[in-house]
Amino acid sequence: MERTLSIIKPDGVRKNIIGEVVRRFEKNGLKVAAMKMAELSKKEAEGFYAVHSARPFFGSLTEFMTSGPVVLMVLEGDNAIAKNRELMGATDPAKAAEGTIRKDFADSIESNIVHGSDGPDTAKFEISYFFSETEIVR
Ligand code: IDP
Ligand code: MG
Repeated sequence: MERTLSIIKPDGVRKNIIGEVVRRFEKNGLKVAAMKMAELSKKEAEGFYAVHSARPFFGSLTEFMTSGPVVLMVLEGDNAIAKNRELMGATDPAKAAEGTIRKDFADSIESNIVHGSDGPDTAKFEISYFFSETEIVR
């Protein structure tokens, strides 16, 4: 069993596809182990994406992530990190594989509907960034 952090970004919430995104996770063997909505502050978004702070798109990305509510989730399952990334598709929807969330719903490389942790260390950091252990079901 592995855990990963998933976020339905503000564009996904605006498009009213929370249920559709969760359905894809559940249909593909991932379980929701924690879930809440939040409106991130600029500071929270900057801390979450700190690894990207030197990138030219950092300001725009953190603006976008604070432009509306998000859904924060812990997903659990075999190979949850890789499976989630596979269901999400490539960062740039133009390059994402058919049938992926980003291919089907994303408008741009920035507004790309979902976030997913990219490895065990980032999953650990990202889950603890938003959830305490008591908020995650076992
Ligand atoms: P990932 O979300 O597929 O892991 P990362 O490279 O970790 O992609 O980038 C984090 C987020 O930053 C992306 O999901 C996207 O919202 C945004 N982003 C990445 N590259 C660009 C870019 O070139 N222009 C604008 N935004 C970008
Ligand atoms: Mg990433």
